[in-house]
Amino acid sequence: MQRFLIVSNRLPISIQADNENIIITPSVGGLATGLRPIHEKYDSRWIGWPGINPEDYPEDVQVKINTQLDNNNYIPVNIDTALFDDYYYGFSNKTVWPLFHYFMQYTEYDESHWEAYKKVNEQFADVISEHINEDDILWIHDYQLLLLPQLIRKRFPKITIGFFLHIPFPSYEVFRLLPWRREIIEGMLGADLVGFHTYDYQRHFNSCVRRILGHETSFNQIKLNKRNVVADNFPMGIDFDWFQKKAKENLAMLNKDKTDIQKEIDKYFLMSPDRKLIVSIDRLDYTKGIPNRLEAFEYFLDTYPEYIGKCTLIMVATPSRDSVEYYQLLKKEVDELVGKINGKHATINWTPIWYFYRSFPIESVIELYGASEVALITPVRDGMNLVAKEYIASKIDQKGVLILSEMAGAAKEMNEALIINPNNKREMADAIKQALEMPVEEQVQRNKFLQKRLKRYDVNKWANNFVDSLIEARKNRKISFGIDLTEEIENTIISTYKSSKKALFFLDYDGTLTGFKDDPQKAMPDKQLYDLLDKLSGKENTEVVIISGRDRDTFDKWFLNKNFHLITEHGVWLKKIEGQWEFLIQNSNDWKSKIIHTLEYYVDRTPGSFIEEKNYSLVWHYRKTDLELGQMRAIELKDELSDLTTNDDLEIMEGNKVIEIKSRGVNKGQAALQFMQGNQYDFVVGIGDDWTDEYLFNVIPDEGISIKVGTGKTGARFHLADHTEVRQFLKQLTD
Ligand code: GDG
Repeated sequence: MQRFLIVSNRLPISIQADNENIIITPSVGGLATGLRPIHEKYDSRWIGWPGINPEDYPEDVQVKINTQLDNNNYIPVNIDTALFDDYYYGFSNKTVWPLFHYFMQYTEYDESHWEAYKKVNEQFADVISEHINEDDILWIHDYQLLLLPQLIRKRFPKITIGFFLHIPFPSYEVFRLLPWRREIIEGMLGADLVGFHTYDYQRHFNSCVRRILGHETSFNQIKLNKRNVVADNFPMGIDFDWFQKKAKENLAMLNKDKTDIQKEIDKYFLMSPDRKLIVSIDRLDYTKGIPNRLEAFEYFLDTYPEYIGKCTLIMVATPSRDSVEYYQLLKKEVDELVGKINGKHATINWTPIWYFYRSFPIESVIELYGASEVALITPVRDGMNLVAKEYIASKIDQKGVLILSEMAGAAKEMNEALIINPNNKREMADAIKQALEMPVEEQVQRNKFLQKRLKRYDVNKWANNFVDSLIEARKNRKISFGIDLTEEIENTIISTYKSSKKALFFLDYDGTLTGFKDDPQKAMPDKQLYDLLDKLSGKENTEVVIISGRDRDTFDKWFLNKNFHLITEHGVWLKKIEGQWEFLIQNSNDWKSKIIHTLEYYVDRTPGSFIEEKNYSLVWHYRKTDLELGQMRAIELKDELSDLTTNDDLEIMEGNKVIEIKSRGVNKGQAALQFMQGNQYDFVVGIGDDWTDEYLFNVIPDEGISIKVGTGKTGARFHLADHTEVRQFLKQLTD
């Protein structure tokens, strides 16, 4: 059975140990549940920090703890306490957490924390190395282990690695603030698949990969020098059926079995049956928007005083990272705000806010969900937010209203909730009123849709989808560079050509038949090339097509009355021997006016660059610019264009020191296919040097000859060094 290693900062358990007993309690919810089916399907291990320092226990207890962990397939990464503090409370929670949640003012850039972070990631790699086999699948989780994928990749190049980030990935403008941005991105790219909760986080990541490392990205593919990485989004779900089951059990529970909190809630409803409950549950974290929520609730009571005495906010804030200064400050702020609002609005028999600064058993949490008419979830930034999903899942009668911040990843999938901006007090107050007054039928209608979606895409589906995509990404990891066209292979090709009945050559021009010049107009064919092309196209049963990104006028000038066909502008125009120019596509050019201003802006800022306008594309040339500046601007431009062109059917193509924008579906591959239609060629050759030629290689029949000129990844079968080798090869065929 294939082995599966899950790696997270913390093992999903808590350990209580004294001399006699070792009790290991599995954590409920989230990750632990989601990964259970994976755990069952594969022979799996979970690697992480166990939450205790073994040195605090006598040796015999340590042995017992380790045996118990081992029996449960948990592998501990034991970390020295001082080092752990700098890695976890330091770099993870004072640098990565605030920065990735756009709290730049809280972000510390401390060299010693960074060193600790690197060291602990190395320690994880050491432990993994002791347990790993080459064909294992590794799934690494979250922001504490951003360097780990690359550390493992270096030690085990072939291993399958998935990485999932549970928090937002910020935009480039924020991420670039990090002094160690390069190392972090490189660390993540050690994985075969990098997963995020939403498309926005994935988009930001791709943008950082392009801008910081200069790698090409296309859709969800990232092309590194030696392998492909996939970045994709997998919105995490919850264990919907489990929440439903628990909520049903709560409803059927006899009074004597009820928890204290449930009894209190019952008492509350008994005292005034028309009172309504609003619930909010989160870790006490500055990202969760707790002060904003309290202020909005106060504003609601001030603005709509008819609700005084009619509804109560039950606010559970679970203690979290309380040794970090900003969490202590937040605690103080929340305590004061609750005190202020309760002091201002409370009556003898009514308190506006019930505030709990502690953790409850999950059963009580579900009871709170079930008993509350409204859930008020207002993070200022949140990767996903599972509480929103759990609240809806716990509503057996489908009654209840979810008010959800648009800043939570969950808002992307939960449109039927009342979506608010957590910085807009008035909007939140109005949403509370709307929720309290919403007709029951509307509540049920909205929740029906939400529940259906949560049930369909639950946490098991999330985990399975991720693993399936990881296995797929692993299969497509390899980048081919084409096989060297040796003399022996050349001889075989020559003899196949000689015995063929109808041969076809697709030849790219710049970089393939000739070298590059600073001014593209100066790269006209020399005598040797004319002779070679004449000779090849003059051979019996042989057709030649020059297929290029060049414009028609230039080719008309260079190849007038020649015995070969011409395809220009990457497949827009075709001119057959002795024929007229034929238009191969139907397309509008409306998009040009939108793009050209951006290109002009880049020309202004990049001396030496210029725009070429072709009939169906725009090209930004930067061959004559300062090399480094040109490369940097090209990365920026591509990034900007990828945002501008998402709604148009446009494609950004990167050639040799050019960026070309053209309509999708116009490419050399399409044009070559059209050319071949209805003809039976038994020997087809395609030769080209850049990215645009990859389309051509794709349509060359399997038994045909595709040749990439120059180094680099390619879909072509063979490769040649440069245009002189191409000429040499073609010459051999004609001799
Ligand atoms: C991170 C990301 C992302 C809360 N109080 C109690 C309690 N909880 C449980 C909830 C829920 C979980 O904790 C909280 O999950 P969230 O998703 O809301 O938030 P984070 O802890 O910040 O999680 C977040 C998540 O990772 C998953 O990828 O959604 O964006 O920040 O399950 O039920 N559970 C118990 N007692 C409590 O008092 N038992």
